Amino acid sequence: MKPNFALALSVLLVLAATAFGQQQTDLLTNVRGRSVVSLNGNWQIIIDPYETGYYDYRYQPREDGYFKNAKPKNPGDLIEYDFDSAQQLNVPGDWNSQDDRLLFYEGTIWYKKSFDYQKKAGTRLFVYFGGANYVADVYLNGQKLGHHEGGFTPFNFEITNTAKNKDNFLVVKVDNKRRRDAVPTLNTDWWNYGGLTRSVTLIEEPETFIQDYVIQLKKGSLDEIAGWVKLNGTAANQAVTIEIPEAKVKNSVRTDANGYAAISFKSRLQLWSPADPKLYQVALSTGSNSVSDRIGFRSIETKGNDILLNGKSIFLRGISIHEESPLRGGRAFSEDDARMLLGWAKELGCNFVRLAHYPHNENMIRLADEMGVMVWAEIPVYWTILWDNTETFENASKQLGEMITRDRNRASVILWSVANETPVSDARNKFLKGLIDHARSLDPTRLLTAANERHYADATTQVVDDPLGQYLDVLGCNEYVGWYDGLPEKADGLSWKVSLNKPLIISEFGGDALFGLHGPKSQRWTEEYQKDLYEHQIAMLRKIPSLRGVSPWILTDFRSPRRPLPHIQDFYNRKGLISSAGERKQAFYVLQSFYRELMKEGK
Ligand code: GCB
Repeated sequence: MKPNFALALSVLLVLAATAFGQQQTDLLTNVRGRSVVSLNGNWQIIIDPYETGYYDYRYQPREDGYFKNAKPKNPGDLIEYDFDSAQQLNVPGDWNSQDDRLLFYEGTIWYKKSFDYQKKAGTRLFVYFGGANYVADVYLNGQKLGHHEGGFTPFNFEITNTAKNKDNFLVVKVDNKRRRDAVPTLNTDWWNYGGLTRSVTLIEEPETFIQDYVIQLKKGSLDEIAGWVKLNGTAANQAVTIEIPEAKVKNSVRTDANGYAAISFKSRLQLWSPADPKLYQVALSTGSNSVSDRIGFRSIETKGNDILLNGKSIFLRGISIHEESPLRGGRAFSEDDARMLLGWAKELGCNFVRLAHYPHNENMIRLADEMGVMVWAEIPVYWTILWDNTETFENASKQLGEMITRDRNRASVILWSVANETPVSDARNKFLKGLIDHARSLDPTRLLTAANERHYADATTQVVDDPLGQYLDVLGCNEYVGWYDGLPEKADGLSWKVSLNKPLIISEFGGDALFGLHGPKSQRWTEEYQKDLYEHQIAMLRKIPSLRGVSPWILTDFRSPRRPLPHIQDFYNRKGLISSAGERKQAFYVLQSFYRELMKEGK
């Protein structure tokens, strides 16, 4: 029998593609590089705390739910809702900050947007949601398109056959009720902003189109590009061309029966770094379809205690950031929001940000690419997830996959983090190990971390030995010496023992201060206390030999339902270095001068 070379080759290509971390998903990536129509703007909404638009009075799902967008045909018809005369909210945007009545609201709100769309032969249409917190059920023209769980990652549905030329109505039921089995779970220290918090977009594509791709430096190499491209559509064996005109790169690959092709070529490119955030225009094309992107090329690895960027040891001068726009009040979503937050981080002297505690919007990551800020990106596996629940794991794993799929071509992202302050147990270790394996299978190039905790061996010895560390590349550790753990001067007498020979990042430390509240440094909530805490912390941190980065908690004050203290917190966590009105507290300048010293030392 003759060997089947074509079959063997396609098996090899699929294996190669798998090795570079492809994923079976419907997600379209790089939306801004595609032909799009925005559905942003005013959407009509119905606040539905009892989910009357979904369940009947026997609590059974209704056939005639609000997704039907029904209208009375005769004067005697009984219809108890009407989108067209209802209140409107802006999309993108959380509902809590757009209407005082909704500040603390947790439940269901129905959104409706009507639109016309001239259908074109040979064109497929998708609706793409940048993010909806927390569960979204999506309907077009009364038909269900699908369901998505997870408040911070994108999703899309094909609507080629459901869309009409005129009077389409897109209805989304968004529900942000917290659940014990969800990710995050019931208890967090941030505001549960609900709604269509990110852009909604129509995407037009030809029958067969480029759905997703990875174009990155191969792990361990500074001049070899490795990745893959995945087409969506029926056409097999398509030629796909990858061009980087500025570097005179033109490379062609051919897809297999599943639409995959592995990419691999050599090119000596100018490398991306915070000092020189070089991005190349990269164009992919096949048949009548093309996508263009701006991609930076850099390597990231560890060696002993060091984190190496393009082969050189770096120190991560960071700050943690929540996705909140302090000046507007509410979820950050726009490029302006991102520019403000990352601009403040730069002013502090940062080359690194920890985007806590969930995937931030794509504008943040894109701008970090442009501004030369390295990023720690994470999923909301926070505190006390249901470790034994298979659905909870699947949910966390899917959110992780969606984050990685969206951002794995971004040079700025150097670290994927799978968890924050999770209590050590066998079930938790197994859960998180599962996430780490999943992340590595989707992206073998970036470093894996988690923000873990430490404990005391004796009164003055801090130990970092979380068993999860063995699976991580970089150890993250949160500590609140001087705030939840003693007074600021306690830091002076502490020494640190780290069990593994890996780089350590102190991924949180800090304390609250109300901007403008002054007093002796021994007085909690004053700017002086927070400043003193930072001074003691910095002196302690300088003595940890394997420390390769810090991301103090946090850039700005942020809303939290767990923080009721009147006249001080007023439902804000006040650990910001910048107030919710944009004012810099004294500790801001302490951290800034620490980072200036580090820069002078070449770190
Ligand atoms: C933490 C959490 C963070 C909280 C912070 C605090 O350890 O990771 O989400 O906001 O402490 O202020 O207590």
